[in-house]
Formats: sequence, C-alpha cells, structure tokens
Amino acid sequence: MSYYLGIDSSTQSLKGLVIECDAGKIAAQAAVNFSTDLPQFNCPDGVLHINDPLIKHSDPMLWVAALELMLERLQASGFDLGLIAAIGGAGQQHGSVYLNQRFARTLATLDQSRPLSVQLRSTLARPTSPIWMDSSTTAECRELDKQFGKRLQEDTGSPAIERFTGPQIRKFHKQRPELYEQTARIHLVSSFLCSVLIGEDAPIDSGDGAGMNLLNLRTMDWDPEIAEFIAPGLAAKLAVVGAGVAGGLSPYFTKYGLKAGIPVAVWTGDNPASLVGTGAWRSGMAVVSLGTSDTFFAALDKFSTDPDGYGHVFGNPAGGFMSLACFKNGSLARDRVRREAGVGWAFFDQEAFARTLPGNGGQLALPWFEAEITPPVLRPGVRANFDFNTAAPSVQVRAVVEAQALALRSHALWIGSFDTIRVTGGASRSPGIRQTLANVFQARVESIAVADSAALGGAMIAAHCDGVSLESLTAQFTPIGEVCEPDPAYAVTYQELLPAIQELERAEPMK
Ligand code: XUL
Repeated sequence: MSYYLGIDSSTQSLKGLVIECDAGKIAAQAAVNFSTDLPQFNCPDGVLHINDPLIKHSDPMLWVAALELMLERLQASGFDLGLIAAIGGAGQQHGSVYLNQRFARTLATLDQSRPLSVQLRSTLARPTSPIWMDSSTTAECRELDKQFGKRLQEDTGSPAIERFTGPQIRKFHKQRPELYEQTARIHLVSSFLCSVLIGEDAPIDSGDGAGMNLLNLRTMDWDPEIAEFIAPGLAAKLAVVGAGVAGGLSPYFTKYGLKAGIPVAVWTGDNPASLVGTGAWRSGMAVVSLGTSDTFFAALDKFSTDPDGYGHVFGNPAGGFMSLACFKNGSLARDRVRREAGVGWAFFDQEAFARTLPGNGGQLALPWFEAEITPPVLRPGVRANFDFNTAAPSVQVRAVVEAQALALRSHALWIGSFDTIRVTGGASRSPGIRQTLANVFQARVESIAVADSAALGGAMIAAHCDGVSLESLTAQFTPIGEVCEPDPAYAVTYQELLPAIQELERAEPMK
C-alpha cells in the first residue's frame, strides 16, 4: 500500500489529506481554520486588518504555524505518518513571501524543539505578504501596460492584474526600496511552504508561476526584460521554474512521525491543483470552484488568451495549459448575504430555491462587498437591478446566486462551451446552487466525492512524482458524486439574462 499526503494552504484554512493508492481511499485528513484555531496571528478569514479596503495582506508565519498544527492533528488522528511515501501541495495563488539572506541557513538548521513560526520570523525581509485579494496596484499595472502593451498577455497569459505578484513586487520596490534590497528570495505561498518542507529553496511551478505577470509561457522561464522592469535585480531573487520532485523532506518533520528524505513534489497553485483533483486535467470538461474566490477553469487544448483581458492562462500541472477566470466575491459574500438576511444555510436550499422561480423575474444582485476582480471594479458595493434591501430573503438569495452564476458564464465564454462542469468547494455542497449552475450553463453539473480538490490534487501530484499514472489516480479518486441535469425549459430565460448581468456590472453600487 502506498500513501501520499496532499496539503492545501488556502485563504481561510490549511488542510491535509492522505490518499491510499490501490484502495482508492482517503486514509486520513486534518484541517486548521485560521480564524478559530490560530487567532493569535490576528488574521480572521486569513487576512490582517488594514484600514485601506484595497490592501489585503496576511502574516506568512500563520501559514507555517498552520502547517505544523495540521501535521500535529494528522498524527493525533492515529494515522502513522511514517507510511507516507511522498508529499505534494498547493497554495492560494499570487501571494508572495519576501525572505532575507538568513532564510537559506535557517531552513538548513531547523531546531525541532522550537516552532517553525518562531524560527522563521527573523528570515522575513517584509513582515507581511500581499495576497490575491489585494487590489492596490493599479498604478503599477498601468506602468506595465504602458511598457509592454499586448506582449504582456501574449507572453505571460494575462494582462497586468492588481493581485498578480509582479505588480505587487513593483509597488513594494517603489515604496520600500530598502526592504526590497534586503530581500534575497521572493517565493509564492506554494513555493514558500514547499521550501520549508524540503529545508531549501524550492522551485515555482508553471501553474502558480503564471500568476505573477513574470513567467514567459513560450519559454517556460522568467521573462528577463519584464523582471528587470518590475524591479531591478528581480530575476536573481526569484526561485527557479520547475516541476517534479523539489527535494527530500527536511529532518525537522520527523517530529511528526514523517520519514526524512521522502520526495516532496514541487507545489502548485490551488486552482491548478484542483484541475488535477477534480479529474479535469484532460480537456473536455470545465470546473467551477466555489471557495473564498469563485473560479471557472479548464484545461486548454492550445494556448489562447481572453480577448476581454480579464481571464488568465496558467500552466497545467499535468502538462500544457489551463484557462481561468476568478471572482473575488465568492463564499465570504454569500455568507454576508445569508447573515444580513438573517437566515441559515439550510434556508438556501429548503426555502429560497423552493419559494422562487428560476430567472427570479429578472431580479439580479452582484454581492460586491469587496473590490471585484472580474470585471475589475475597485469601488465595492452591491449592484442590484431591484430594491434589494426590502426584498424577501428568498428573492435576495436567488438574485445573488443567479447573478454569480451568470457572471461566471458571461466571463467564461472565451474559454469555450462545455456539456459537463465539475463543481468543487464549500458552496458546491448546496443542491440549489448546483442546479442553478446547471440551468444557467445548460450543462450537466457533477460533484466529486472529495470536497477538497486542491489537497487531493496535491496528493495526486505527489503520487504521480512517485511513478503512479495520473489516469489511474483519476479513476480511483475522482468518482462522480451527485449529478444535476440542466432543465432545458430555462435555456432561454438565462440566455436572455446575459445582457442584464453585463449591464449590472457597469452599474453604480446601491445606496
Ligand atoms: C486565482 C485567485 C484565487 C486564489 C484563491 O487567480 O486569485 O482563486 O487562488 O486561493
């Protein structure tokens, strides 16, 4: 029997999941919630409190503390971590960690008697990490546009985007040149945690690296001209681009019963890992992930970019490329609508969808409590084409869920049209939300048995590095769960609502 550990360090939590190959079973799992389990890091929902609503940073020591707590919990669950043959993982995309010259030496000499978060704190050249929710780099994006024009999208897969790491690094260099000088290495969340596991600098994979506006997808290496424009000397501060095995597990982790030296696969971004973990790494089916962010992605047959300039192309960890559209106001927005309507999650399915009809009489509401990413709108506020505040909770819920689904459809048109969509993430557990997606997209919506597709993808990538074929892993671990068939009676209803959602995206926020 071979066991593989997959880890997903996402926005609000860190999860670990052990797969048992051959048996096709999940052997163990553990999770750490940043708000409730590690409140001492002051990052509720994974974000530090900063007054400027466009700035979103996190404490990178939160992620290493969560990694240790997850391993402690996994060990306490009774599973023998000594059986694990390889480790893989994924991180929230775009977030960056700035390390000084002490990082390499500290990693090589970790002391098992002291927590990682204490030992690594002094290796940070920048105390906090900008994460994907940050929208504060519009000036730097415009500078990149001016310098490189269309080439940026044609070569890196995306135009300049606020949350992408390149514009974030440029802003850091402009605002804190002395701290930039002290930075010896810049990692993504994924490559940072992978480095901690192997005790030395890990590569950045093309799935996550393509979320930086820095990786040339034609050469699969950092673009020297773009790197130098972003900040002087940047290329030397970036880890190498790579795939496969990053290195052997650091002896530090034997304290959790893991074996030193087992292979650790190069980590990737949470969305590319989910592409693998949902079994959608081969072209033909799309994935909707309903997490902190809502994302729509699919493997790409050939390199093509979004003509509207909102979507992205990343490397596919299984080879080739993937497309992605990302919406910032996902689960936290749904939760806020739920709280403000004074209802529980059961209300979404048992009441809201039963009491209202598909199409909601044309009433739509985009819950943009935070600046939105797709389309890029910096002024937060709910956009509704009816009197949202006085409407019944069931009407509010349907208006929000349908608007989110229509926005996904509208901005995923460039990716292609799909008969089958695999759905993952917390909100995919709601049958009402799944049926809405099926009707809006007029596609069959399949959920998979494992809810955390990013951690599963990490475990599958680890097994693949150890010689197991992705085909057999996919057959074993991504069986279809529930299926929602589209109701053709609503095809016209939603087709006709597409212009309405596009108009609503241009509207002013409600008072
Ligand atoms: C993708 C994106 C988000 C994060 C969330 O481009 O920004 O989906 O990866 O973890």
